[in-house]
Amino acid sequence: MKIIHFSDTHLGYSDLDILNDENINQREADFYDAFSQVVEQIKEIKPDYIIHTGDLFHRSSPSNRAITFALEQFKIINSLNIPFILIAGNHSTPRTNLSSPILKIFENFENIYVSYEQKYKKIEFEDALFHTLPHMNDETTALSQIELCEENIDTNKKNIMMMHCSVGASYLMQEFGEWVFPSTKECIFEKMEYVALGHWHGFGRVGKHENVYYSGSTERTSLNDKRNSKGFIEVDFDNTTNSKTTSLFHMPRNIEFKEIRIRPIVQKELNCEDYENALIDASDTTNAIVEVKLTNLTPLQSIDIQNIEIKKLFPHAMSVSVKREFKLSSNETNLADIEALSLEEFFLQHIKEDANEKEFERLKGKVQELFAQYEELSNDTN
Ligand SMILES: [Mn+2]
Repeated sequence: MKIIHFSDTHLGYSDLDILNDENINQREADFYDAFSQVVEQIKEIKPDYIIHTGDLFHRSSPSNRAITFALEQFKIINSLNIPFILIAGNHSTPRTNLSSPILKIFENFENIYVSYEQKYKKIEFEDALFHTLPHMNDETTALSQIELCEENIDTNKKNIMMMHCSVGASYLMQEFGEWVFPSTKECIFEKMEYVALGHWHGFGRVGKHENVYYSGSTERTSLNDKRNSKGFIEVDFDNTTNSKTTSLFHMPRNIEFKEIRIRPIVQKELNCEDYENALIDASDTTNAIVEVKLTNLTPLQSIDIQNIEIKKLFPHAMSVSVKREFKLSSNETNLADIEALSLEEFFLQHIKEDANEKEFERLKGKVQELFAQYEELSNDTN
């Protein structure tokens, strides 16, 4: 029996003000692309079950485009005649009882099984039993739901548990309404063939448990997530080992992380001590999100070196962001240099970096006007 486990697809997420050829936010499109890649691989692998452990959408009220994309993809998955089970995560659960859960829209697909009602739900097949614990806003009900799950274990079948939470405190995402699975209940994991987790965005096995895994997200929802490896899990159970006598002693399962292609983040450092002669290798930055750190900058250099100049070093990158790190110096003359420049000049330099010439000329007038007013005001109060 084979299961494909993926999670945290965050459809509808967008970031960086870059549009693609179809006028869709490029990062939003990247998330759709990641999802499509998983579906392509599902078609090839032809698993017995497909599971998704939450945060299908980035928001509980997704955009029309995100919903349309999901419906198209779900239609493809549904046509494969493979049961697809999914649970709600914190991002797809409304925070009040007034709005309707978005996952409800998939209930009409015959091969799609959704669990979003903030309570334990058992989804049963001939050879497998999926114990789903979707995101619950009220943590106090969680314990009784876990107990319900435990009572429903059927040793004649493969028991698969699905949750969207942090197991222990190490998998918290610093988000609203996160749920930490109670450590006193971790013993239940041993009774499961596999525990599929969502919420944490990196692939990994959880602590000492041999059968508890996060598949990770399929794309990065923050540029602080530097992992360049995203994908899904293929779990392969050996059919011959499922006997009643070994119900609490599970045989090994083969767990494989399958990578998909995502837009890479590439970090570069440019030492400004010898800026004129600094060489930078841009060969690995095609279509990448590039983060450049300028180090050992002097304040004057920082005014001289414009972001646009740095961006030109990576002509094939999707985006380039520049961070500036100043040289630590005991020499006070550097500080005096920067103070010699007026705030007005400094601000104008800053605008010049990002605006085109015409726009700069327009803003320049406004800025000068504002600074003149400001000076008048501060002269009055003095
Ligand atoms: Mn998530």
